[in-house]
Amino acid sequence: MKNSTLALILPGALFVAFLLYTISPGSARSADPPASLSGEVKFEGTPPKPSHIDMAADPFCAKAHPTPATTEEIVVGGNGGLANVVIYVSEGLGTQTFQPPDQPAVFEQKGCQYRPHVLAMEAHQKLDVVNSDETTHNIHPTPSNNREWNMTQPHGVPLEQTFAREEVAIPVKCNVHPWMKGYIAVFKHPFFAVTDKSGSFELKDLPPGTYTITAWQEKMGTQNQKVTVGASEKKTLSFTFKQ
Ligand SMILES: [Cu+2]
Repeated sequence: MKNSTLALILPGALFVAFLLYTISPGSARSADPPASLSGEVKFEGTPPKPSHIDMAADPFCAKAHPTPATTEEIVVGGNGGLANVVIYVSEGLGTQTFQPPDQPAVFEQKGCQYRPHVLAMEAHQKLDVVNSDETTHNIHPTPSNNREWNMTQPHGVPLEQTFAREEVAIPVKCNVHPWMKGYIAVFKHPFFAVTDKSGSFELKDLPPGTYTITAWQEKMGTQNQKVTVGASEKKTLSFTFKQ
C-alpha cells in the first residue's frame, strides 16, 4: 500500500517541479553558458601586389618611411590569411541590447597611415582619434548611416568622437594626405572581430542561438554563413575570398 502511494506521488511531484522549472521567470535560456565561434579567413589565388605610396607631398610622412609604405586594400599573410576582414553577427540577436564598453576605441594616425587600417567598435562607444605624427592631419569619416564630421588635428591634440548607429563600414579619409584611407565598422553589439595577417578570428561569449555571420572586406565585399551554436559550444567557421 505504502509503495503504491509513493508510486503515485513521486511522478506527480516531478511533473510539478518540471512545470515550475519551465515557467519560472528569467528563463533558463538566458543563463545558458555562452558559445564561441572561431576560424580563419583565407585569400585564394595570387594576391595583387600592393603598390608603393608616394608621400613626397609631406616631408614628415616621406621621412617616416625609409622603405616606402604600401597600399592596404588587400593584405595577405604568408599562409594565405586575409587581414582586415571584419567578421560579425549580422542577424540572430533579435531585440537583445548591449551596453557599450567603457574603454574607448583608438584610431591612430601614425606614419601618415591609419592604425589599425580597419577598426571595429560599438555604437556610442568613445572613439579616441590620436595623431602621433609631427604633422597636421585632417580626419574625415564619410558615413551613410551616421553623422558626418571633418576635423583638423594637429600633433598631440586629443580628439574624441562617437558614432550613434551601426554601419559596416565607414570610409575614413584625410583631406591633407589623399593616400590616407581607413575604415571604421560600428556595431550595436559586441560580437565582432577584425582579422590580422593570420586571417584568424574569434567571436566570444555568444548567447546560444542561430546566427548569420558576415565577413566584410573593403574591396571584395561580403559573405554570409548561417550557424547554430548551443550552450558552451565551440564551433569553427571559415571564409575564402578570391579575386
Ligand atoms: Cu593626414
